[in-house]
Amino acid sequence: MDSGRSLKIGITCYPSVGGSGILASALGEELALRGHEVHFISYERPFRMPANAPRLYFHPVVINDYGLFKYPDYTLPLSVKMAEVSRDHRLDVLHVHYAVPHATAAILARSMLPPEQQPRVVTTLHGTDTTLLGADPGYGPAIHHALTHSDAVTVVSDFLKQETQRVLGFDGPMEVIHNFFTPRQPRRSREEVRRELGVKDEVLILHSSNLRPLKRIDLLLETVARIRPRDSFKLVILAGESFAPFASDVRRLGLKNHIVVREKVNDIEDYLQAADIGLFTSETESFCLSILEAMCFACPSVSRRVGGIPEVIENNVTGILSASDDAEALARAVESLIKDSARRVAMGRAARQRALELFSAAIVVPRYEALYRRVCECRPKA
Ligand code: GMT
Repeated sequence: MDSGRSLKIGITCYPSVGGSGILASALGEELALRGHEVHFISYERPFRMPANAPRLYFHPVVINDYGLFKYPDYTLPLSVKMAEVSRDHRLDVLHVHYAVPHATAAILARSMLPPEQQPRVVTTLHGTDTTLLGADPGYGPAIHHALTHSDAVTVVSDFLKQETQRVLGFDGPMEVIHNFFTPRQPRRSREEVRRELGVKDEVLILHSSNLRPLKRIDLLLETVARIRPRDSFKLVILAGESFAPFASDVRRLGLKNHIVVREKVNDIEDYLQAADIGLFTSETESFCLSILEAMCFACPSVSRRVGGIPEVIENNVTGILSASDDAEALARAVESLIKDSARRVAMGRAARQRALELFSAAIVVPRYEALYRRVCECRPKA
């Protein structure tokens, strides 16, 4: 195929708040800006997908809840829609984010089509599709099958590559393509946002996540409860889900006046630019897009040294990695940044520089484009 021509790319992801969906939406947006035609296929319009952008289309998958079945099925209607969009729009590539059930549906969709209409399937593993579901005997073999039959597999960190080999026993080629983030222009000033949060001279600590057990919100709260002096900071939590289950812990730890929660925020950039330190306590993370989002706004993070996070944070240069999951150790690390504003600012600058040099769209998106072109060349369309 002509290596310069624009491609027709289908993207399937989880549309709701979550790292893989955010990454996939951003990738689609960037690809469309670069002249490719991008077709999102999912049960809802992806979160943060821009409306009315040129060359960007959305195809909803309709799920019928037949009384006949105890559980509604998504995989089959998704695969039928993938096959339909591939055929009608002559897709070159179907890029699926998060293996379950997207990769399986893509393999099925491809096999429903005659050879000349088959798209190449690219599967990107994001994290728990390997680390959690890959280890589940009810999912592992299906994920392995889908990876084996994908035209290319990418993973978002070296850590995830090793885990995919270890947990799933998958020994096929995998390309490591890290996350990227393109911040939008904040809508409000830093001062306005800090005023909204009731922050005066305090240091603003930021945590953003979907609050799942793996994010260890218990440890996050235990950590901030140990930071001294208490009036030196405020914590803003950008919660992808309801924070209500943690409200009693906040009261128990006497943190009511030190924590502000904002749920399902759209304009995260407003809050990122207002923050001074990120704090992340996850049990594991294949990459941790939230840390990168903070880095883009010169905000260094304190985190546990787990999963792929050491590929994102350079310890003591762009943030602090704590070797233990001890709340006391994490609190001391945060305190050290609260007390030393010069070090904090220097780390923030280094973090933003690292984000630009390694994890910007300009660096990462061309790697996906090159991969698409490679898989298209390997197996020319009939
Ligand atoms: O686990 C989450 O918080 C969401 C999950 C997802 O699939 O949406 O995030 C994963 O993908 C992100 C984008 O590649 C990574 O930055 C996250 O580290 C990863 N989460 C985990 O590995 C737990």
